[in-house]
Amino acid sequence: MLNKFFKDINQIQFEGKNSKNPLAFKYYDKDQKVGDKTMAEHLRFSVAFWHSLMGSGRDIFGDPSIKRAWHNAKDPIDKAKETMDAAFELLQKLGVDYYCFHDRDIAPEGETYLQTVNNLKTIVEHAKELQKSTGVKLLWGTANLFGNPIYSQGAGTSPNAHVMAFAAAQVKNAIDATKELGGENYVFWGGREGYETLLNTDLKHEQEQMAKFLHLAVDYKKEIGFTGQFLIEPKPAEPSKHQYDFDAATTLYFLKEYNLIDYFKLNIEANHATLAGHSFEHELAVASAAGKLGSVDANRGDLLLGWDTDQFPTDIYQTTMAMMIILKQNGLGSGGLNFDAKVRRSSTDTIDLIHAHIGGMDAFARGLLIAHKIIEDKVLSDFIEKRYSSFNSEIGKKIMSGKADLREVEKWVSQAEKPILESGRQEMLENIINSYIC
Ligand code: XUL
Ligand code: CO
Repeated sequence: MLNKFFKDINQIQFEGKNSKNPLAFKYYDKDQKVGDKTMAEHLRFSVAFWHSLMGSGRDIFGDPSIKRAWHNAKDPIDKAKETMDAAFELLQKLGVDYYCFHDRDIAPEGETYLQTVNNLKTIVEHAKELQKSTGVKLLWGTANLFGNPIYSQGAGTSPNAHVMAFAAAQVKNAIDATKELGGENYVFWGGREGYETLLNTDLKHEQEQMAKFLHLAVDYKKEIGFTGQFLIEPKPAEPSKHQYDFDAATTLYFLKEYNLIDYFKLNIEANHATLAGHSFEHELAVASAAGKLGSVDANRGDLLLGWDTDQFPTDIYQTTMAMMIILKQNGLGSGGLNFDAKVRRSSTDTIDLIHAHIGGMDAFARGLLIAHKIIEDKVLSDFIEKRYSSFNSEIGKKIMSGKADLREVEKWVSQAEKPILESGRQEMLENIINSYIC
């Protein structure tokens, strides 16, 4: 077991719900079977490298508040290696099997393009050794196409073709890195793939550019035989005023329009859902209904604040609703629950990172247990089945199977009694869900 940066912390153990030990799991018991899978197999937790290893507490009003021991080395490559070591120590001590990264989180940019490419290769080799010695795996890799000022007007959707090409080259290297590390998915999140003002923007051109950009990646994936799943992560705004991957429905339309739908699934983030004016479960349900729910960025926002606060998930109601949708589609496949979440600016100690992950893991473990029971008892599914049962016979069946035209529908209506609408029983169902949560 690695033991350098989290020296005071032993591996976190499951102690059960009566434990008062803040450094123990109360619900997450890795090997406990829930239905036909263990908790670890259901939940597939992942640590987000950018927040948990690179986060400094900086915000737009203030300088970094958090100092990490793994950031002390002067040489940028030594610093990147130590940060990777710290990541694996954190993963081992939490008992989390997966991690996710952006290219620029794990390796520093060099003076030139080629130096940057080499820096990434060096760190990928280091990560590969750590993966081998610990058994930790890569859930997904991605390219940071928003930090470098050249991307201030977009990356794939930049009005400058040279910048678009630069971004495409960066994506090629990030896919190579992900493949080299056996990544199970590759994510596209277009933070600056949008616009600030329509006064200088050819919206149609930018959408066509984005489609070409993604097609280039799809072709390259096939060419090199990368078998991981491509994912798009919708978000309505921030940093751009309007982002093209606004929400699940918008992104699914875009993928269909540009013949990309067969090559992508969606990575749904809780806080992005609420920024788009949706609930987390709405976005999960839209993606799942399309057969496109591939992975989840597990966090939460603050509904009183209008921005991406990326907090660790703690709300059992939300994790229950999320797990009901995930269980109903029989899991996330190659995806997982990635904690795209950061400790608060005021949570300045290393141990705060541990508390944060324990809380998120326990919240989802509880959500899993509750959702499994609700599904097993069929409390909702029986109700929903009955609610739509009029489509199993007579006019409902005829309409849905395309066997009645409008004239026939009218004929049926004119001969039938007046329709009787039954109650949706929302409050009763809410009470039932609460009784399972308690
Ligand atoms: C930004 C965000 C990203 C993506 C990966 O809001 O969620 O960190 O998850 O680029
Ligand atoms: Co995210």
